[in-house]
Order: sequence, then C-alpha cells, then structure tokens
Amino acid sequence: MSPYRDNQKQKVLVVDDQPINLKILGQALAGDYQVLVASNAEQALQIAILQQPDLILLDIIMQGMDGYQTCRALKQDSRTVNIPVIFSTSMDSEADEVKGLEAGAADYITKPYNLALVKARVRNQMQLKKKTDLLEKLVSLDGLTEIPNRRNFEQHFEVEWRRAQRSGLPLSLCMIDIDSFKQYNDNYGHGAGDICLQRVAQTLASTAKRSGDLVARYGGEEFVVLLPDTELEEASVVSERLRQAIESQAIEHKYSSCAQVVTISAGLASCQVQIGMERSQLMEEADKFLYEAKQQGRNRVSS
Ligand code: GH3
Ligand code: MG
Ligand code: MG
Ligand code: MG
Repeated sequence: MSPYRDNQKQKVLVVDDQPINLKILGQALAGDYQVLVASNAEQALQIAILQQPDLILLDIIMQGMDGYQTCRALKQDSRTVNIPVIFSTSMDSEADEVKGLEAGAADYITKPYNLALVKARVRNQMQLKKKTDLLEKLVSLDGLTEIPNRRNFEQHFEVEWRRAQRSGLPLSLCMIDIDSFKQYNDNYGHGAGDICLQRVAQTLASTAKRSGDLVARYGGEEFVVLLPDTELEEASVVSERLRQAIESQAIEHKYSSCAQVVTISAGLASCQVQIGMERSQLMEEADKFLYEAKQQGRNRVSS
C-alpha cells in the first residue's frame, strides 16, 4: 500500500485512573477512533511506545507519576515526542492550564466533560496529526520510489554512527549503483527508466529488511544500505543477496555493458567507530569500492 494513503482509523489513547472516566471518554470516541486505555502513567508510556497512538488524552491527578510528569516523559522520548497530548482534568484554574501547556500539551479539556467539546478538540488534533504525518512522510520519502530519501538516510546514519560509537558494534554501509542506466534510459525511454528505478528500489527494500537496516535512494540511480551491528563478512552476504535479487528480477536490458538484464554494482565498507572518525570516511570507502566494482566489470560487490 502506498505510504501516501491511509484509510485506517486513527488511534487515541485515553489515560485516567478512574474507570468511569475511561468509560465515558471511550464511549464518546469509539465511533470515530480506535480507543486504547491505560489507568496509570507506566502503562500509558508503554502503550504509547508500542501502539503509537495519534493522540493521548491524559489525566493530570493520578496515583504515582502525575500527568505533567507523564507528558514530559513522552516529550523526552524520540519514539513518542510527536504524539500530541490533550490534558483531561478537573483542575481548571488558568495557572494549571499554563502548566499543562508548558509541559508540552497541545490542548486542555476539563471535567466534568462537555462531550461535544471533547469530540471537537479531539477532532482538531487528529486532523492536525494527519497533516503532520503526511508532511513527515513527504520530507523523508523519495517521491518516485517511495523509499527513504537521502535526507532521511543522513539523519539515520548520524544516529547509527553515534550508537555504534557508544556500543562498539560494527557498522556497515553498502553503496549501490545501477549498471549502464544511461543506456537503459536512452533505449527504453525515461518513463521505463523511472519504472525500473521503482522496481529496483522495492526489491532492495524488501530484500534488506532486518529491523534496523535502512535502504534509501541516495540520488539518481544510486542507493545506500545501512547495516547497523553488522560486520563485513555478514554485510557481504547481505550485499551479494541484494545483487542477486536485482539480477533475478530479470528486467530486460539488451544494451547493458555487462548482462542482458538490469544489474547493480555495489561497494561495501565496514568499520568499528573510533573517537575522531568521521562518518564521511565510511561513505568514501564504500564509494571507492563501488568504483572498483565498476572497473572490474560491474554486476558485482566489491569490499
Ligand atoms: P555505470 O554502469 O557506470 O553506472 O553507467 P551509468 O550509465 O549507469 O551511469 P551514468 O551516471 O552515466 O548514468 C546514470 C543515469 O541515470 C543518467 C540519468 O539520466 C539516469 N537517472 C538518474 N535519475 C533518474 C531518474 O529519476 N529517472 C530516470 N529515468 N533516470 C534517471
Ligand atoms: Mg485522576
Ligand atoms: Mg551513478
Ligand atoms: Mg550507474
């Protein structure tokens, strides 16, 4: 399914330590949204991470962690930072409202509930969330192939680089370039070239699908595959599997300099990140090996 379309019901997480409140809000919202419930902060944080709701209705006065603390915890975790929070509380002084908004809440509703108002405020936040999600996709996915774009890759690479530095685990990077793609465009047309790029991207993405692996379109007919916690030997196996996966798509390319079908060349580099190393070094090394793969006749992985 295209990531640009989404017909699923949005999810709302209702957090309250009083079962009656969960029931009232749950019933009011169940028609329009998928409703998840939690009766304390710990449960709420867990569900938020695992279920990725589109909105959280959060009680303020609760046993244990209160709503303000819960909201701050949500805003400090990269996995939940973008989930909007509406405080739901019987505290209705303006000072409380300010405190709630300062804790990172998007809006505020008070008890006893005016359900029409609750629904309207929830709807507003849900509509905004849909737009934010769409924008997020548009800036991070490549428009043609719908796989992560270069910007997304750079962000990921930065995060994984720092993680590898902390953990001491190896990090591998595979740079891929379609062979004789100019010839493909020249002979089959630019439209066919675009379709070919889409097929190559989808094949790469569905072949390197271990969690943590990232396949991105780097630009033109070049792709990058980032393999965290992966040493050279293992990364070679993955890269070779990618090369074979493209070859076995058997996309006709009579004008290729190395085969009768569309193929890729790949350059692979691995490292254990040391203090003072720049991530551009890993890119440069992968790029050097890609050049070598081309020199040696294409349709191969060099490392
Ligand atoms: P090599 O085997 O050495 O990589 O040769 P090549 O022909 O693939 O390399 P070159 O860099 O000369 O050509 C890349 C081609 O990729 C040229 C460019 O028109 C084409 N290309 C880049 N982006 C797109 C795109 O979005 N759509 C299409 N159809 N073609 C593209
Ligand atoms: Mg309460
Ligand atoms: Mg190229
Ligand atoms: Mg090329």
